[in-house]
Amino acid sequence: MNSVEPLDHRSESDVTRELLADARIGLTDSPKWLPPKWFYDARGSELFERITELPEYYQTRAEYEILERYALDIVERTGVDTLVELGSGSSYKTRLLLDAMRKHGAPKRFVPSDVSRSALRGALSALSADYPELELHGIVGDFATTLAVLPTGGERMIALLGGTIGNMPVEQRGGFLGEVRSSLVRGEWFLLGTDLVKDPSRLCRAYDDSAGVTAEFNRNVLHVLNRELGADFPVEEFEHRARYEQGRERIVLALRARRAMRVWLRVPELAVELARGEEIETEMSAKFRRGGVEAELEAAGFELAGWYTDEAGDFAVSLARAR
Ligand code: AVJ
Repeated sequence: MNSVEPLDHRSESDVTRELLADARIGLTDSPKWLPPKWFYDARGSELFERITELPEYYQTRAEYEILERYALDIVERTGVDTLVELGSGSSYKTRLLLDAMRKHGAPKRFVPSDVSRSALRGALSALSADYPELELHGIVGDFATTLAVLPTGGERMIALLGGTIGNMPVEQRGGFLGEVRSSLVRGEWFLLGTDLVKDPSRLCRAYDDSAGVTAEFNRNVLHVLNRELGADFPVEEFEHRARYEQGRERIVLALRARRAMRVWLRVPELAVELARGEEIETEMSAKFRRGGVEAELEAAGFELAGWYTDEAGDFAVSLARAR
């Protein structure tokens, strides 16, 4: 039986408590920062879908091109019948893998997981109509929550597409990849999408589009704090910033205060002072090279079994096997 209603192991108060803890830590740090997963309420997820269609944002199209070309190869080589997707969003690209599984044999199970309940519900209802034979288990939650409740059995592959791993601080990536590895058994599979190092001006344009969609997406995290924590951020008084750090090979998104201000968060009672021009860092997006990806996968107990790129060499999908 298919259900379009995803499992949510967390209560609303768990989520508020976690957001609160993150806001307290990040907004009292120097520089100030907020974790990117809080972008994705219903509006944030919709804005992200619009980003994927922007002319400047090549990543989604590049990854789609890769999966169009190599999904069948990936499915034939792995023989997977169960696909788990972390941060699944609309699951639009993932259909290419499901279609390949259909051609190869039949996909048995798809387990999409996302922090956005609304994005997940939308994906589940579309998928259940188009893949009636598929067992669907939606999980509302972040990566750690999802890995802790992963269904067992079958030939499983965990997918983390879209370059989302780049949003994790570099010092957390090893631990995260280790968790992915330990939630699999030897011989099972991990499919990882990574954006690649390229001309900084192209990277900056991808994160500062001319239509201003990324700016709205970035500012959306303040709407989330205002609504969920009773904060009073004057959202329009923050300027969207995107810069490339050459040395660390990563994009940094920030919100810059146009004037000095004091912001109140009602829950918990916390006053945050911002100087004019001060920034809140809202997202890192690391860019990768083949050697680095391979080394990180190896260190976590995986063996790189395939490296697929688009024609232009902008993006890579790595196929890794648990050793
Ligand atoms: C696709 C979620 C990894 O880092 O490119 C897009 C999100 N942020 N524009 C990325 C994002 C700003 C994004 N991820």
